[in-house]
Amino acid sequence: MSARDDAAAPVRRDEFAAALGPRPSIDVVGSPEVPTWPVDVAAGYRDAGYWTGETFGQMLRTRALEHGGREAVVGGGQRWTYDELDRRADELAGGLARLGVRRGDRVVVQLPNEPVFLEVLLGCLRRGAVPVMALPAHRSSELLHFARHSEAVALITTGRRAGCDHAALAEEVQAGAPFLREVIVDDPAPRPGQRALDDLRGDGLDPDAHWLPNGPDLALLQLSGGTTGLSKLIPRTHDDYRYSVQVSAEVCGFGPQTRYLCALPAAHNFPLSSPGTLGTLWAGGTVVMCPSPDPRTALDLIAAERITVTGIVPPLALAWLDALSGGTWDTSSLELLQVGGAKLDADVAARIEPAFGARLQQVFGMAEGLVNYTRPEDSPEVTFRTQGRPMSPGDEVRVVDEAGQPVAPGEAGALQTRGPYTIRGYYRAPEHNATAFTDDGFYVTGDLVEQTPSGHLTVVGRAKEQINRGGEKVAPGEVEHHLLAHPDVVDACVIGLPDPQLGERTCAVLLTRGAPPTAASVRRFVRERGVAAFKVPDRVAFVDAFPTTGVGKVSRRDLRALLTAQLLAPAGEPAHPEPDVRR
Ligand code: AMP
Ligand code: DBH
Repeated sequence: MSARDDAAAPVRRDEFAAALGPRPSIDVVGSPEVPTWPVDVAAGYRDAGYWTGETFGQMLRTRALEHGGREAVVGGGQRWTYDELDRRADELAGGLARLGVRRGDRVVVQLPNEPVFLEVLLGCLRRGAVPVMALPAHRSSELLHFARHSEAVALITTGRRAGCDHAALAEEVQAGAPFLREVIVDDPAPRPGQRALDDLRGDGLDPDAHWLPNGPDLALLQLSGGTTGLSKLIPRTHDDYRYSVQVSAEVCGFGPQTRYLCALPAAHNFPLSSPGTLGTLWAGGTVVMCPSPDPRTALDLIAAERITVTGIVPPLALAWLDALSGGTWDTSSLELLQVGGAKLDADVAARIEPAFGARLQQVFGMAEGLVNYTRPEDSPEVTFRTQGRPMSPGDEVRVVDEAGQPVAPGEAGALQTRGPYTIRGYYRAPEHNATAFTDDGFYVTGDLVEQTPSGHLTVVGRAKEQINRGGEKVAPGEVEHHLLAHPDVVDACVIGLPDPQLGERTCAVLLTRGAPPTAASVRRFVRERGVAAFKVPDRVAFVDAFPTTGVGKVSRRDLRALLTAQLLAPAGEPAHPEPDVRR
C-alpha cells in the first residue's frame, strides 16, 4: 500500500500496547500481488469524474453533516441516526488504531445483518483497515483461508447466531492463523484470548495522529464465488467501489426517501453495493437490517418499516411470491424489487409486479466489478428477458467466441469486461490472473451472454466450472478437495444438476474403494471439515468410472447429462427437498 508506516502513532491505552506484535508487510497497490489499473487509465477515470478521491470514511462524514438527524440504520431494536453512525464509525476506527491496526492491515469481518455490521465496516474503512468480507455462513475452512491468504491481523465476529457459536469458530481460526493477533467479538463476555467489541468503543479517531486512507487505497477485499478452487479475494479501492455505489444509487433512483431492506447477507457484494446498504447511505436514505430472508420476517419488516426497495436472489423471489399468494402482507410501500445473483426465469419475472405492486429490476453483477441493471424505461419484454445493461458509460463489454474474436451481434459468446470499477486482477493470485484477465485488461467473466442492439445482456450459460446454487456460488474444486480427504473416496467430481427452486443443486459423484459409505455420512464428513452449509453436496451419487473427454479428463458435461437423466428422471423420486440420493 502507498501508506506511510504509522507504527509510531501514540498508543493511548496501556492494555493495547501489549497487543503490538510483529506485523505482516503492508500491501503495495499496483504490485503484481495487488493489481490495479494502469496509470494512464486511472488518470482517465479521474478526468472523467468517475474517481473523486473521496473515501467511504469521508462519504459518511459528509452525509452526517448533511443529514445528521436522519435515520441511517435500523435493526435489532436499534435506530441510529447519521450522526450516531458517524460517531460509532469514528470510535471503531479509533479503537482499531489503538490496537495497532494500521492503514492497509487486513481484518476478517464476519457479522450478521445487524447495525453493528455497518458500524464495524465503516470503522474499518475510516481507519484504512481493509475488511475481508466473510459471510455468516462461512466456517473454519473458509475463514482460515481468508485469514491466511490476506495475513489478517484481526478477526471481528459475533457471538452465537443462528445456531453457530462464532466465538468458538474464531478460536479455531486463531489457532491456525499466525498473523491473527486479535479476535474481537460483539459480545460483552468474550472468551479468554478474545476481546469485546465494546473495548474498541469510547474514543474517536484522532485525525492528526494517524494516517488515513486515500481514494486509490484498498478499501476492502470482496470474495469471488471461485471457479476451480478456494474463493479468490477481490481488491476493491475506495475510488472504484465508491464510484460503483454512486452510479448504482443514481441508476436505481435512490435518495433520502429510500428505505432499503438488507435481506441478503450484508457482506455480499449485491446487498452491499448494488446499490445496497452503502448506496442507501450515499443517498442519505435509511437501511433496515433484516435478520433473515425468510418470507415472514422480510415481509413483516417491509410492512412495518415502510420499505421502498430491497434486493433478493431468484429462489427468494419464489419463496416470497409463494408467501404472498397464501397470506396478506402490506407491500404498498415497496417501489422496486431487485432480483439478481442468478438467472431469473422470465415467467417468474412477470409475476413480480402484480404480486408485490412494485417494479422489478434485474441485476446481473459480480464482486469483481461490472453491474448491469434493467431500467424503468425498459419494456416488459426487456425487463423480463434480459439481465440489464452495464450501469456506467465507462464500462466496456465484449462478447467473444472461443478464439477471443467478437461474435456477430446478437449471438451468444463469452462476456469480457473492463471499466472504472472492474478489477484488473485478484489479490495475491498472479498465476490465476494470467488466465482470468486478458492481456488488454479485460476480466474474463466466465458467463455466456447474448447482447441486444440496445446493449442489454441476457445470460444464457456459463463457461466456468462454478455452480450457481440460487445465487450462492460453489466452486467444484473446493468441495472435491474436501471429498478427497474422505478415507473411502478414490476420486470425486462435483457437478450442478438442474433444480426448480435453486436453478442448480450440487451433486457429489464419487468413486469409492470397497462398499460405498452412506450419502448422509459423506455429507456429514464434508460439513465437519468446517465448510459453509451451502457447499455441502445436496446429493451424493456413486459411479464405477467417470466418463472422460478425449484427453482423459473427467467430462463434467457427460457426467451432468448422465446424472440428470439417472437421478432426476425416475417418477416418484422427490427432487426437493430430500437431498440425498444413493445409486
Ligand atoms: P461472483 O463473481 O462470485 O461475484 O459471482 C458473479 C456471477 O454470478 C456472475 O459472473 C454470474 O455468473 C452470476 N450472476 C450474477 N447475477 C446474475 C443474474 N442476474 N443472472 C445470471 N447470473 C448472474
Ligand atoms: O452474484 C453477484 O455476485 C452479484 C449479483 C448482483 C453482485 O456481485 C452484484 C449484483 O453486485
